[in-house]
Amino acid sequence: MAPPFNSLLWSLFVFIFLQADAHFVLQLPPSLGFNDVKEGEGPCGSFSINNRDKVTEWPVGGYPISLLTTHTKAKLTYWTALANSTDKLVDLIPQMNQMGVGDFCLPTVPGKKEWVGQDAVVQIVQEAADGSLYQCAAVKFTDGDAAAVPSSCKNSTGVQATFIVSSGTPSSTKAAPTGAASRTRTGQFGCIIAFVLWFWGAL
Ligand SMILES: [Cu+2]
Repeated sequence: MAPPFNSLLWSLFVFIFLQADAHFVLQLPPSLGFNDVKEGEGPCGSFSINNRDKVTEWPVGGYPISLLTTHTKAKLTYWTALANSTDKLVDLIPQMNQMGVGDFCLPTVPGKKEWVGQDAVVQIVQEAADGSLYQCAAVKFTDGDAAAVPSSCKNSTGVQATFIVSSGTPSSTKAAPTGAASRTRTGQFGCIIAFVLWFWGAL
């Protein structure tokens, strides 16, 4: 008389392993696309940075950025570039160190005032134990107050982040990461385990 709970746990375990490396997911703004296996391919996790199928209007007052992360520790970079020169990425907000597994929400990230009315792209890079991972969103910066923050944009217990204060003057432009990032398989196991623990509420 095997308790059904055991088989449920087992299926869950198998399911999570099949998900393999669910590194991080961009929940908001809508991502240009998510492919678990190819998330390490810059600049947009194997999706075209020029895709304009889903464009998010981003007020200067702010728009939420919501991530689901399965890494216990990561560095996050939030870039933006004009759609007609995607190789010239600039900081949307300063880089940050992020800790903890689960939902990570920045409720009101200001839009770029200088680029109001122009087509742009937001790129989020997560550097974690298993390399650099990329997600992008097509956006258009607009005038106006902050967009409403949905209840789905929240922070899981234990999730926290601090801005990385750079020394010296910040450079205005940086080259876009191109080509497939060489991603090592090391550390991947840790990220799966972290996800399993998070799923079970152990973290
Ligand atoms: Cu990972």
